[in-house]
Amino acid sequence: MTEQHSNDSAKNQDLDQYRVDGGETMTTNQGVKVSDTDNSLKAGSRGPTLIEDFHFREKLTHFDRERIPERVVHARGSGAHGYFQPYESMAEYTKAKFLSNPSVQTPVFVRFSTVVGFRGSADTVRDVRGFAVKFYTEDGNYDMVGNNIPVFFIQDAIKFPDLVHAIKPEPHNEMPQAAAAHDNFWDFISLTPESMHMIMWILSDRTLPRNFRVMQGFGIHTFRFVNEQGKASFVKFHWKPLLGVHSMAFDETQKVGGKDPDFNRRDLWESIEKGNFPEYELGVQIIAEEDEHKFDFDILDPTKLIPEELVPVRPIGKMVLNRNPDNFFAETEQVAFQPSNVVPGIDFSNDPLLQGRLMSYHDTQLHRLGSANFAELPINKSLCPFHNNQRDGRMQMQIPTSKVNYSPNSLGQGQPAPSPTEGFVHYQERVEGHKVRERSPSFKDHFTQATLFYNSLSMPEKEHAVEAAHFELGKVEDKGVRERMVDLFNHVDHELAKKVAMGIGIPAPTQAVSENHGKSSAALSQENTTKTAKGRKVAILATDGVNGEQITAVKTILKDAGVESEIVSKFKGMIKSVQGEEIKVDKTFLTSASVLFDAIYVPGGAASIEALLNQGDAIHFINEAFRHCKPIAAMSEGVELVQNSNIKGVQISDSSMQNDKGVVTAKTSSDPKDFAKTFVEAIAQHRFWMREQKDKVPA
Ligand code: HDE
Repeated sequence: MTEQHSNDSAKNQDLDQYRVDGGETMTTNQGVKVSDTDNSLKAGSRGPTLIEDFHFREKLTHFDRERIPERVVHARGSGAHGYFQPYESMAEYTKAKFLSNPSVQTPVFVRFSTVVGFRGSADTVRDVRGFAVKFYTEDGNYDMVGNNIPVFFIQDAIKFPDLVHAIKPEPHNEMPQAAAAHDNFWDFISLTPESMHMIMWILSDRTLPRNFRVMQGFGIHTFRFVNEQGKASFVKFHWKPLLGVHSMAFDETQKVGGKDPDFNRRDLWESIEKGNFPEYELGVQIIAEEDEHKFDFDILDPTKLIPEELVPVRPIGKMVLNRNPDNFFAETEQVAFQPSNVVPGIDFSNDPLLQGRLMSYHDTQLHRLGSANFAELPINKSLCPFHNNQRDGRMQMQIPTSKVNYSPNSLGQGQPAPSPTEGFVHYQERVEGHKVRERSPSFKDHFTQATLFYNSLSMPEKEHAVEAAHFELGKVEDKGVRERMVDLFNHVDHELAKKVAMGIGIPAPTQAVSENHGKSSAALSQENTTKTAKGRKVAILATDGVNGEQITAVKTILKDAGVESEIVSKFKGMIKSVQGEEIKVDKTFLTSASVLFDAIYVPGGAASIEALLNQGDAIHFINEAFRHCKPIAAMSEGVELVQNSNIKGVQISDSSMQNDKGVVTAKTSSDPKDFAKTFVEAIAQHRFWMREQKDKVPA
């Protein structure tokens, strides 16, 4: 093991040689000092610009070439550096060195992304999220290029261009941006039943993650682990965020898209800047080779997951993201992930979707980055040196010093030479068959797991899925497409199909296609995730005359629980508490909104509340937070603001402290500590999706 690999900042140090600061004196790219960068060289101050102005030409021609093609999918993304550390040696299953020594931290670069939108699209659209991790291991780079959903739309890579054409903006008018809710997408899906499992996930809250810190990741395909003895097992990869898996309300995501299109990117950036490092546990489901055929689905079929009840997920290590990139373009935009980047100990399976990806990503990088030398870019460069006889090409950044560039050779002492012992050896799986364009019959069942997923959702999660279908298909003009979709939903669950049909102007199917198998899997519902208040953000509504003590007492306990809070008021600047202290306003009603917070707190103070009662924005804050099922807390006079909002269906006591479905109130004096603790417990619940009558609240 080299020292650099036992150190999580190895990649950081490696990047040091490439870092350039702003410099002192401006120069051209040739290092010539520049005398004036604001006026082009002209023949007379009112005359034409001269072509001999090399600084002008260099500045403009470089600018003209600043963009590279955006990714055809996953164009919008955000990256972070960190490290991965295994909990124990996995040598029994894999010879991958980065999984063998619990004392070694392997540097990683992660890029989270949406799939459909262009590079400048909003973060919070309903979409799958990419979860791609580059491990800079001592044996070379390993890329785990996954998503936040454990299955995929299609079974064979050859259908990918059709899927992506269908979901991207329509070709005649380039609308809609970053949305599946249009005719072309649902037309394709209505004719592609293999997508139905994925579609159930797409309609679920999984496509609305609150932020990347509370998002799961999956390798999706079945891969192989291979150990030192050459024994292989099948493996599925899972990333579990330590803060649990949490989503937003759909209405909320749409509003955030306007208020802060960088919502997820900002959260990732700010969390890392503040030292609240996102953490994810890597888990594996290991399947012995001899068990390949023991399931009632094919483990090579990427539209299927392996229920955790059948094969438990074993946590094997942790990833911590602790450093923001220095430069977005150089790192996040130029990082080139490839599922074909594997290291000894990890190998592929014959999943036909994975097989296609093994060529497509490399081809994409050649096109996007424009040179076969893209692996030499600082963010893509492996930490261990690379040597081969690949030479020249556009933007060659190395200076090979050997005169020998071929193999075999004697003039260079036969080097660089392959190593039969340490080199990557593809797993020698036995294969035979006829050359056929066929889908395996074992890939035929498209509905059993779609039903399994639907059955596993809680009531509110099911309702959200139906609403999502109403939205998505409600935007589809073609009636035939909507009819075909209802028919496909009827193959998943009869009641679901009836509910979907009701909202999209299609007659409900009269008969079930088959009986629902009734099976479910607890791990598939977000209801069963980790509940912690850590990492959440509370808005404190206040103005002059607020009870400062009630702010301090609650803020302290929130902070202890890892919850951030910000004062939101009408104007920026300072407000004065009833105790006379000056309190800084962090955000105003104009620069923020309830949708940017996880919970609301209204402290007392007669003058503050009297003023807020006359501010529609303050009332709207409460209504909207209630509608999105967020915890709301209010103390003493603050309770009046909550009572004067439009919230419905919760008990607010006129005296003692009360917590009814996440509305925590204490009108008469109660211990602020108890109050704050109850509030923290409510925040840990994340959302009170069961809140009755939320739909009656205007917001
Ligand atoms: Fe990708 N995918 N994909 N994909 N994908 C790309 O590569 C492709 C698929 C995923 O942050 C592209 O560098 C094909 C599944 C992520 O830079 C491209 C097929 C999964 C990212 C490509 C799939 C993914 C990409 C576009 C069907 C989850 C972003 C730019 C066989 C397991 C990586 C690029 C980043 C990006 C091709 C399906 C995840 C075109 C052909 C399944 C996270 O090469």
